[in-house]
Amino acid sequence: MVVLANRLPFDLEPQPDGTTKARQAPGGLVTALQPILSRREGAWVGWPGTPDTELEATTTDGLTLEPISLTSDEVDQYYEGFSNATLWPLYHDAVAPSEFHRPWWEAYRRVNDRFARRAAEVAAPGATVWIHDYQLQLVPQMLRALRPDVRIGFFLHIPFPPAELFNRLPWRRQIVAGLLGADLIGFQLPGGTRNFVRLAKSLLDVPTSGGRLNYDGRTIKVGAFPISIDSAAQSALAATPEVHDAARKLRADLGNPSKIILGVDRLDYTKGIDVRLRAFRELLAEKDPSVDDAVMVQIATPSRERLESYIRMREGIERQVGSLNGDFGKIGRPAVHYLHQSLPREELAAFYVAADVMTVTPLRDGMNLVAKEYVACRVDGGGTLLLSEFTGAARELRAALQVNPYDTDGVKDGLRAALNMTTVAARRQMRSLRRQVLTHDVDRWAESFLSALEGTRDHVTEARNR
Ligand code: GDG
Repeated sequence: MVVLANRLPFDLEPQPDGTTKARQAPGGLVTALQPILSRREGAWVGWPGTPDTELEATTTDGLTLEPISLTSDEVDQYYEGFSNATLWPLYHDAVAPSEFHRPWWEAYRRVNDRFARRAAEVAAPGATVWIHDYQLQLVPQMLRALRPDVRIGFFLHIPFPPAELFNRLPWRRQIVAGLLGADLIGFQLPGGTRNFVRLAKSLLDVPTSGGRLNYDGRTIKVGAFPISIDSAAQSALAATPEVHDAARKLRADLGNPSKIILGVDRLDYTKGIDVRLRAFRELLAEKDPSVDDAVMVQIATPSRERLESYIRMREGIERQVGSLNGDFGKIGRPAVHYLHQSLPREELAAFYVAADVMTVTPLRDGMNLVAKEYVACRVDGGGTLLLSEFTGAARELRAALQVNPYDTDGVKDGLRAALNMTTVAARRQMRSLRRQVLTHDVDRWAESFLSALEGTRDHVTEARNR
């Protein structure tokens, strides 16, 4: 199997002494795929995270890393430009304005072509190629033209938007045709699938019947495959004495408050960090709870730091944190502890174990793995999850306290309810959430996608036999 994703699972940094340093890359896609790929022999094609460097392919634990090099201009235009300043906001309900620039589109096409060519070189005859996410939507069609023998799956990790938003894209037909090069196109939710099918019909006149589309003489399957985490591994990590002790120490370091409220996100405007800060601020102003009773910890992992919209958003959030602490904090007792850092997995697990209330309040999110990680970590059966109804996870985690992140009063009510929930009610909620997360793990996701993909190429076999 060959996996294609914008990033390799490791950032490879060339060192002055000629060696290469590998560090696990951040984000949900790597978290999800790493455990699956490390158990299979295969190749992963992606960008190693540093521009203007040519690196050789390397093999670790049976997995061959195939680095794609990008120039600084390509990082600006294909990655930060078209992927993160055109597509990312457009696909997330246009919560920030999208920018449309023709040179960005040209760079996107050029880099997608480079990925397709590398996949065509490394894939064995009849191999399965699994392409991931919004940065590589043209690759399925490009790869099919080069290698009609391979089986191509595409999975979109972020929402697929409704026609009313998608149709703003000047290159909307090319993107839909690019995706239709796959044998199977997977989305997180049925809503994304419906949006795509409607667009394929209206933009390219594609006939459809029961989850199958006919295009270019081929049948393409589409469907929803909600992604998950390595639930057992996450639970096992949370159950270790080291994590348990670290969680106890964290609570003590925070001054043994009666309630710890936690947020863990890439610092991104889709994640609604401002939403929960605003709700907490208003609750503190009403002294329900007071700063003596509750403390918030927000871990905001650095992300896309050079983009103007991210710089502005970070400033806004840091101003909110500063004013919350200025207005409500006491010496040795800030209202919000804010870490703009990436923490080791073990430390993150200790935060999950220590938190009484987990706040996940995105304005839009394909799935949100943090919500599932929190649940998997609560081996003690405690803790309350406050979850935005606009995350993919909300469809599965029905037992969570769900809120509309645009409704400040609703988020306040939800946060207050989470803080005041009885132990019995919280345990009942967590039992139901754990049942869902532990039985629907990332293996099940990958298996269901790959077996659906397996069943797609009958037409190729038939064509060969004719
Ligand atoms: C995209 C989609 C979809 C965060 N901070 C640290 C850290 N993380 C890890 C979390 C989690 C991952 O990053 C974030 O995953 P999310 O799913 O919450 O969000 P995105 O990065 O936006 O992911 C999303 C996902 O793809 C998968 O399809 O769910 O909707 O947007 O695993 O734990 N990890 C460590 N230190 C940190 O400080 N080690």
